[in-house]
Amino acid sequence: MAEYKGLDGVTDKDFDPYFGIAKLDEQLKGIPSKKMVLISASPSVGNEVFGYQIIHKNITSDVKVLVFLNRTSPQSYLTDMKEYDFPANDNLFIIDAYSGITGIKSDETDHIRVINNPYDKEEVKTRVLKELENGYGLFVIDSFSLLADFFDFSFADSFMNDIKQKIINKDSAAVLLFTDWGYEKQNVDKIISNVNSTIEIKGIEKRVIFGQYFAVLKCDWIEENPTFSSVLFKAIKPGGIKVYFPKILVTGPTDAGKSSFIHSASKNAVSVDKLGGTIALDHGTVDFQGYRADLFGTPGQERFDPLLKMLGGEAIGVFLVVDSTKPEQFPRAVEMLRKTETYGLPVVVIANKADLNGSLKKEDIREKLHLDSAITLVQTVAEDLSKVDPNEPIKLKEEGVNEALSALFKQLT
Ligand SMILES: Nc1nc2c(ncn2[C@@H]2O[C@H](COP(=O)(O)OP(=O)(O)OP(=O)(O)O)[C@@H](O)[C@H]2O)c(=O)[nH]1
Ligand SMILES: [Mg+2]
Repeated sequence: MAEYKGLDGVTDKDFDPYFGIAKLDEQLKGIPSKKMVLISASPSVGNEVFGYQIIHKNITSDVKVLVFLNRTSPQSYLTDMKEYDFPANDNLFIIDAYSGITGIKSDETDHIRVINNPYDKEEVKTRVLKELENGYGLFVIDSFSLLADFFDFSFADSFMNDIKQKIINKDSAAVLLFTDWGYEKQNVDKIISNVNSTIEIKGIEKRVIFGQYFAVLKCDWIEENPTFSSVLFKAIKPGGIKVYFPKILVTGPTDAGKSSFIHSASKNAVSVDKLGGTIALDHGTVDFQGYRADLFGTPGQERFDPLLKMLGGEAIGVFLVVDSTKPEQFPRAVEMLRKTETYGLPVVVIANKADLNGSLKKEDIREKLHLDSAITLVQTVAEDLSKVDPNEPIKLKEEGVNEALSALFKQLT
């Protein structure tokens, strides 16, 4: 797996283990050893994919991971992980505290340890603590709420303290997956007070769930509070947890390269075009550095201006695309931005066609567009690679498109 790089270029240098989840790694810089993280979900949303992704990130970075599993069988756990594109490898070890409950026989293997009687508190505790002696970089409990249900909160609490001691002695870290099924507040508060960090996962519910978000409730190893309060995400199969931006608008004058930009940035873009110009809209889904965004492109021709406001509705950010060789179109670009009624949203200006002779320098474009110094301007060559002469590879293409995505995504969370 490719090394995780956040938008800020955060890489796996400072800490092992990492979350492997955009935004969390950028802000919390992974999970330092000796720390315990609670991932607490409301019942309407699942937290298991967070577990899979954290595990996968670590086992593929050569961190040994132990999972205490009481939610399902190891076999279906591994199958489910794989469906999210998180296959197991030799660094993954499981303590099976599930099969014994169902009566299904489970054989010990090098990577699966079986608890014969999961109803026996002492056996559970002793086996886990003994196993942790072997030294794991990360210990995951899936699920901690089931454990509390199965026994009681006072056992869960004392077990948690034992685990804490053990991971401190062994320089490892722990992640506890927890679903709050409406437990007494004091029980939940106690668990939260015992961990170093709590990440909350919730749904946006209006009869149906139409969004899911996560938020950092607390974290004792970063000095400042994270700059985000909550982050929308999607759990994608395959792919896992992606920070999600439902609507980003791409606008700008005719022929500036809006459709080309959307096609360069996404894998599956569609355009409603006629004679080379967009007549309705473009749509493309972008997957970039753990982020997913839906881009919506407007037409550029004036006769379609009534569409601008409609397409701009509910957008959370804007790419304004201009042709770097056509300063005469810049007033039109500003006018279009106004017509989309997206005032106040983060904007990144894309100075496209930077490959052409006569393309203006960045400073000139800024000046001619009267750009506020706070607005990012990125030079791109957005043209579809299939149309480019293969003997003359255009270097700016990927770089520029990625720089633009990165600049806007940073402002959006
Ligand atoms: N040389 C060069 N050509 C480009 C670049 N980007 C786009 N083009 C070309 O410019 C033309 C217009 O690109 P589109 O992406 O269709 O422009 P648009 O902004 O969507 O146009 P409308 O939908 O009509 O407003 C096409 O022929 C593209 O191949 C670029 O970076 N460099
Ligand atoms: Mg177009």
